[in-house]
Amino acid sequence: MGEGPLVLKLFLVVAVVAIAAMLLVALYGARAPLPQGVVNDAGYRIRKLWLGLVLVVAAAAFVLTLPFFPYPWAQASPGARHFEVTAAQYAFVMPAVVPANVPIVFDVTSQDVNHGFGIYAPDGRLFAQVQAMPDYVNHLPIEFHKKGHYVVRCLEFCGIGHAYMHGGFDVR
Ligand SMILES: [Cu+2]
Repeated sequence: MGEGPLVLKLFLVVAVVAIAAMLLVALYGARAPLPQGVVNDAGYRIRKLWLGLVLVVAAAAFVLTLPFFPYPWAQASPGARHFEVTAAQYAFVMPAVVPANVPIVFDVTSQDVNHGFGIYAPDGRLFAQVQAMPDYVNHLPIEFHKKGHYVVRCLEFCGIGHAYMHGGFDVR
């Protein structure tokens, strides 16, 4: 196949395979048609086999990944201090300072519509986030090891002022 570009080689391979497939279908279609019963039996056999294969793969994936399920370890330590956060269009009411290197819990709610409570570390990366929902308090257990100013941004489109909805706190 010479020194042609890779795309041309790929095209030729695909074209040959496609032509072979079409010839195969044409030859197969020229034979006398099989009775419907035979076709059904073969189809159902393949379907059962496929279902079994999918079930085995799903069960294996479930069992193998279960140890990595994070929720059993996501509990706040019993002595953690709680800080209330209330979101509303278009601001956050929250503490100005939270302590570093101790487990704390943000108790997050909303006064009006759904908001997102997204905490950004001093380096600008998203550090943690939880939904702020009306008539419901979400608990966000967290521990800060880096001191500095953390910016909070709303991560749920909540109205016309959403893009300007932010706040922040210091970790000391
Ligand atoms: Cu918002």
